[in-house]
Amino acid sequence: MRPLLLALAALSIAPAMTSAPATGPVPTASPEAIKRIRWWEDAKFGLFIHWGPVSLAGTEIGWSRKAERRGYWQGGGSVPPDRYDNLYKKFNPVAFDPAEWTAIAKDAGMKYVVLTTRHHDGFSLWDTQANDYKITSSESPYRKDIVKMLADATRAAGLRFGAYYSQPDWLNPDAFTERHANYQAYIFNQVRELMSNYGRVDILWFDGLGKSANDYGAVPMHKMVRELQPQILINNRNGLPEDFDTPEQRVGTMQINRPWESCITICRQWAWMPNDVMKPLDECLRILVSTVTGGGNLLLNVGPMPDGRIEPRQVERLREIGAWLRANGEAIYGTRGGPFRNGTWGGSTYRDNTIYVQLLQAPVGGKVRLPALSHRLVSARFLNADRDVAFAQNDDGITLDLGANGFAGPVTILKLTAEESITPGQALGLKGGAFDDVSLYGTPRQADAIATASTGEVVKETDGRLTVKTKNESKPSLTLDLGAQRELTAFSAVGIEHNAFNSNVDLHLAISSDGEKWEEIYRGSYGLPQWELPITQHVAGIQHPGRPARFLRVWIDYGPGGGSLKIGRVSLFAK
Ligand code: FHN
Repeated sequence: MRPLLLALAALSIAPAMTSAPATGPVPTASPEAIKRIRWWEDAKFGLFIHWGPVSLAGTEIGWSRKAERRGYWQGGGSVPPDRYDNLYKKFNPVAFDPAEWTAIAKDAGMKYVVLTTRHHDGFSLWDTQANDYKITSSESPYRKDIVKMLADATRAAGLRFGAYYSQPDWLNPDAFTERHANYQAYIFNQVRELMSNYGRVDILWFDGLGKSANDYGAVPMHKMVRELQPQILINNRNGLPEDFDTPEQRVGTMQINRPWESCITICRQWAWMPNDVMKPLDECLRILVSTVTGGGNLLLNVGPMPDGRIEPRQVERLREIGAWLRANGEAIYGTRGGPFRNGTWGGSTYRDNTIYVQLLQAPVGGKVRLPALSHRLVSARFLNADRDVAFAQNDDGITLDLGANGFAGPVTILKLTAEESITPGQALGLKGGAFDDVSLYGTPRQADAIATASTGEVVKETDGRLTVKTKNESKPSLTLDLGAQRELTAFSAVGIEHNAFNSNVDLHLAISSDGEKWEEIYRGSYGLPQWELPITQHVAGIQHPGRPARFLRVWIDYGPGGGSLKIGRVSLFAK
């Protein structure tokens, strides 16, 4: 008899996904590749730096240049090319101190640094021989090789150095013309400079904007790169899979059979923007935990100011993340994602016979319910408190009882010890659908609902779940009308995406009894792989499932820029 369990949040998986990790047709890594990337998989956390003369304008690097982008998306941009392309003559970052930047990265708990050596705007932060549009130009007031300075400082600080390189160069006259071979030679030679003249480079972070390996001559280029830098890791943005995937501005879907790294901005823009909106600490930690428990790395981006400093408030945020990692890094560094499938509830990492359950939400009723594990648990404790966690384990699963007030936001980590080492490659989710504890969350009701998308269409899946993809609009939404007042107990979805470029906008969830007066019950980041949200009310200090309502609405408010809402496999539970 299954005990009545107050679940935190069942691991939401669509039945079709069972316990296999989310996989696609992924290349099998060679033994050399597996060995080469081990340090990176252990490192978990790196600093991304988008910098260049555009910081003087405070607009987005590359994209704010208002000119033709032959071969790429056209349109947009606010800075006329004659202004944009001459900023370098004023770019004089005299306050740039590479040792300070690497100290900030170390203090943040970061293990590697990736610098934009050249972005799409064509400006090189090193002494390239390819042209004079570079930091060492005689027209530049600065004239120091920034790539060399930062590469040397990064290694001196005991961190790994990565070079971001944009194959697109929107100033290159030959790209995607009958002289395209000249363009391929240009990027080949620039990459060879970076691989030859700056010592050990640990990561080559291409940014090819989706073009093919043929467009860039990737095969001979990678052969040259690996001959010059045999240890190097290459990402998947030069038209070939290479060493790791790179979901951007979102937490990647759980994937534990191929390395991946989410690159996400600490503010909204990649490059420096005065008064940009910066992510609060709890969101940064949620992103870090969601990335690592999904089997990935986080490359968190800052855009330094034109004088060479990283903005003090961003430095403070990085230091706060570092303080959290000093207290909780045992659950992060050197672990691997799993064995439990992650989601908005949190997730887990493991190392040998230790599992770190990382909670992002207060468990309903103080109890966490996890799928059955073939390993027998011998103990459960709070990672950072000298306190045991009561637990029960049977063939149906594991229950961890934190007590009514055991959860301390934004993240509470429980350290479980098993009799034997965890088997790599598990991503255990519950049998059946999300929130499968029918006694608590009732049954999925979305199939009974009248589902209305603001634009676009709602598709009913064979298992009754709903999938919606709206058109681009300022506030795309999905509204479910259950036809009568019910007790809404939970909402779940698998995969929520936006398509607005570089927008960090929140997802909202609201309920209503009459379709007029709405109460917002969730606002926050999304893009998380599995989205489960118990719909609860606080009674006597603890959360109880269930809120009376007839309608539920999910939306994103993009504002004038617009964007679409794409949600997979929506389930709405109600009693
Ligand atoms: O267009 C670039 C963008 O400016 C930024 O550099 C990101 C970082 O991954 N990459 C491209 C967008 O995918």
